[in-house]
Amino acid sequence: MWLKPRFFLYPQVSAAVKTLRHLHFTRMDNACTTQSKSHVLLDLDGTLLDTDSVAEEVLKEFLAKYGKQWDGRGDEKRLGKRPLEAAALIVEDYQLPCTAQQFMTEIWPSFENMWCKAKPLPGAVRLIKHLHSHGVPMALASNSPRKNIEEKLFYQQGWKESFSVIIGGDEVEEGKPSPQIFLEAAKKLQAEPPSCLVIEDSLVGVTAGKAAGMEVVAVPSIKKQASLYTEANCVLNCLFDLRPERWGLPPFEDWIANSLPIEPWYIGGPVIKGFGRGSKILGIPTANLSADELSSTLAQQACGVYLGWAGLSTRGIYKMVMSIGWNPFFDNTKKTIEPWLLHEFDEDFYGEELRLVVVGYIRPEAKFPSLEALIEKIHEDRRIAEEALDLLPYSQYQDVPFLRTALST
Ligand code: ADP
Ligand code: RBF
Ligand code: MG
Repeated sequence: MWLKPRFFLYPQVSAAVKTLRHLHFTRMDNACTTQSKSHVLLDLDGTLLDTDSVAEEVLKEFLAKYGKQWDGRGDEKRLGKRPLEAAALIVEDYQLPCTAQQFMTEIWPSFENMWCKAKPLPGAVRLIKHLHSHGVPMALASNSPRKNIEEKLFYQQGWKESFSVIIGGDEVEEGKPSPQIFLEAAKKLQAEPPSCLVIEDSLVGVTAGKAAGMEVVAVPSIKKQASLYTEANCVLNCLFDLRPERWGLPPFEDWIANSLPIEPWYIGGPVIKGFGRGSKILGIPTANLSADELSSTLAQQACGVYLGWAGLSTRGIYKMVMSIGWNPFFDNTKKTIEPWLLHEFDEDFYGEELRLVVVGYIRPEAKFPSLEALIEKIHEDRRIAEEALDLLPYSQYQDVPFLRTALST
């Protein structure tokens, strides 16, 4: 039986990420395809549904019961291991007073109770609706057991009906990275592998898709891991960045004025000191918010460049364009939230309460070859935001009470 092993691997990935400081996101595009696709095969955990944060929560709590703190130690060793093997390593690394089997038996019910909390990843609902409404046959091919998939889908309205085929890891002899699960899905869809597009977040999933003779779009859950996905045909920042037409599939029609309207999200807090180089180097001041304070909200959102409205308690409401992420150009090791308010201020406003409603997505963060190129791109983002925010899908949000209401602490 396969339990999707990735949540055991997650911290391992972040450890690897720390050593990968010099990444270029040159492959973070939608590579041209060799053959038009007629069918789409999707992974579930980490691709469509954020089950990983839920699983990590369980692991944290579970280890706390044993007086241990989940810190992802020994991560590399667990990479690609089956659940029981991964469990054995956790038992060993954390010196738990139980066997691996006991660990699995004890922790499993907690996982099952938590699936109701798993949220769709950014762009997942939009993608499923889009492909389904255009009659593109889809399969869900997940390493988790079938019963588990059903439990997870139960909480997501309209998902189950959208898939013509659903296959779990226990319905094939070998799970991913073996190609079996994708081959079986294609067979059930009555499709040839070259006409199938696989969308995956995990390395084992990408390997499986390629081994099945399919083209694979990777959407790594941690985007700085992108350079590890050498096998994938293209690596995306998030599902918002998928351009189906480049795979011969029906294009999305919801982009407006170079931006994508999204389900709005709301963040706020006091303006903090950043790295002190926004205005100095770039001439682009950004009123940073604390990514630590807002980490739970940010965990549900994709990194990238966004547009929206900003409210400053004593001053007013302004258009804003911002980046959220690791600023790849500067190789930051810390995530930052950097809103540039599109207004000339006479003075700094550190410490003042800033509230944001984020309403549109523009692009992934990129690592530009020069500072000039970065600055030019940020000015292009500014022009996009200036123009787009006047359009109704966005302009309606400048009056939301959130922007004018003091945050309770
Ligand atoms: P830091 O690295 O500390 O964020 P910046 O060079 O990015 O420094 O400057 C940001 C500060 O500049 C903000 O915190 C704010 O007080 C001020 N500021 C002035 N004009 C703006 C603007 N249009 N947008 C954002 N911040 C601005
Ligand atoms: N930094 C990057 O390294 N890559 C980007 O693509 C990028 N895009 C940005 C877009 C906008 C609209 C803004 C305001 C900032 C962006 N930055 C990006 C962050 C920029 O590097 C940052 O504001 C400065 O480093 C200041 O800390
Ligand atoms: Mg700043």
